[in-house]
Amino acid sequence: MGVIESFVKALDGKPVLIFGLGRSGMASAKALSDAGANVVVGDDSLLSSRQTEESGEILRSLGFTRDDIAGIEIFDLSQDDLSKYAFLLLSPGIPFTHPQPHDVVKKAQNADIEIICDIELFSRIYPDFKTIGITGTNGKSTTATLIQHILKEAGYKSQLGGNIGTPVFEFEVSDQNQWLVLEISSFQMDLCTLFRPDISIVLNLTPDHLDRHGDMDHYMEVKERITELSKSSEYNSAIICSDDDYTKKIYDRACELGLREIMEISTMQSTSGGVYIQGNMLFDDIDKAAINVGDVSAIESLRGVHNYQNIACAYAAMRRIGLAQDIIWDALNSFAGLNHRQYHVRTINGVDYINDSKATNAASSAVALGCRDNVYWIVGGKQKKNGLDGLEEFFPHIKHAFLIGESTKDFSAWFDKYGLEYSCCNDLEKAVSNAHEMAQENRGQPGGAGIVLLSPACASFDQFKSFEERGDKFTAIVKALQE
Ligand code: UMA
Ligand code: ADP
Repeated sequence: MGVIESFVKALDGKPVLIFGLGRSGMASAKALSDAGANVVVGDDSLLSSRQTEESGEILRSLGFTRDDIAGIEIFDLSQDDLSKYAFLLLSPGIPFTHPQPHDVVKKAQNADIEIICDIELFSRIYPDFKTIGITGTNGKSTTATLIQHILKEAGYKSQLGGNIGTPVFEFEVSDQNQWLVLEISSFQMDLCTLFRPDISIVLNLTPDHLDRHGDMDHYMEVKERITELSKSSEYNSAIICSDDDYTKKIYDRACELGLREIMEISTMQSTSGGVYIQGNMLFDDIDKAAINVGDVSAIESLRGVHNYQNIACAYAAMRRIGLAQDIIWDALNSFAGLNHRQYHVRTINGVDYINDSKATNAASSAVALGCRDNVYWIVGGKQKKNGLDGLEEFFPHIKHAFLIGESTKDFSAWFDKYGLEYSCCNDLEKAVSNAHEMAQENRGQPGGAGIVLLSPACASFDQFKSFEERGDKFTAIVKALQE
């Protein structure tokens, strides 16, 4: 009998309630049902729109197979007493505390049953995996992907999932002797009662998701949980970048509590016994003797000072598992980057073509513009409340803007106000073609060869399904360009 079947057997026939049928809920329901559990699934959209259909038909249309369906029932939201369930597995996108607990949460609390997320459940079923958990407001996906790359280069087996997109119940579980690299959001951490990674990373903390956490103190408290005691493990460490006031508090408290080995990371000052960056140089002081590891500004795929926290934290985690400095350094330098986040697609005659489609607001585009010169900037889409405000300081970096999407009228007015040169291109094909032509014509001008940068500072939904589709389209157009 496999571990999940043993877990299900121990439920002794008690049904489990899974609420929220997005990626994580679906994967959890399938895994539990395949292992023989009695699974009841619910989702608000399902309940409101599908009342007249037969349940098997609904489940099949959601993506469950005939085999899955055998053990799955649809939850009736009018049911008030949830005490028969072993636990409620709640999707992270569903309000748990703020703005107010979802109805199903209140009912579960009244019935005094546990409310957990898929990561918590997975770690109970598969406790033997070694885990690295990455949280923070920004840089989680970059750091998690970078760590997985370094592990791979060093010959370690690992899998990457969690908030980054692959739900944990989609992991291959036949070999638990490997690392799981988990991007963990505050929504997920809020639903992890016992799970604490072997190696926890806190990157940074700035106001975000306050609608779901009420205030900054609660948001910080939720993130801080990742630094509490891990299951007894030889690693049991917390890597905390103390650059901002909130993470500094988390660091101070973690030191006071002394539940884990703590490594302090900073991109602003030296840290005794930790890892830090000073003047673009990465220093390793883990053995209390600072060693200059290398110049991080030269790592092409991790351009920009915002990546320094990500690099330093990933480096520290890899040192913690015992990798040698030069192996980590080589792997940092061979990292290809993360698609759609300042991703280098191609160089044509010295001009770089960069896909930063994930930049869906002005603050994200500021990061990209700030570390590039001679930029031929493709910008626009479904704009955010403050449009391009705040990007004025980057004008010296920009050669010309190429406007796309429904924001064109407002952005034209904004560029007119400041006298910056721009062209209205409407669609991405025209914008790339015009930017390519101008960037290639202007080669040899002062400031080095330019870059054609898609960093829209807008959501994509006016012309695309997602930022990924927008970035993929940019990549396809760039790959087809003639030299
Ligand atoms: N639903 C309800 N009632 C509600 C709200 C939602 O029934 O009040 C239902 C929806 O109809 C839908 C399902 O719940 O069917 C969606 O659940 P979900 O939003 O939790 O979506 P999943 O597809 O399970 O994705 C979740 C994470 N989503 C969120 O945290 C919002 C994904 O992170 C994660 O990749 C995935 O699990 C796999 O682990 C996404 C995200 O946006 C990328 N994360 C936030 C962020 O990065 O800022 C935190
Ligand atoms: P997350 O997974 O936390 O959303 P990503 O790694 O996907 O973060 O990066 C999203 C964007 O956030 C990047 O395009 C970049 O603009 C910015 N960013 C990345 N790392 C950091 C960091 N450490 N601090 C601040 N901003 C960052």
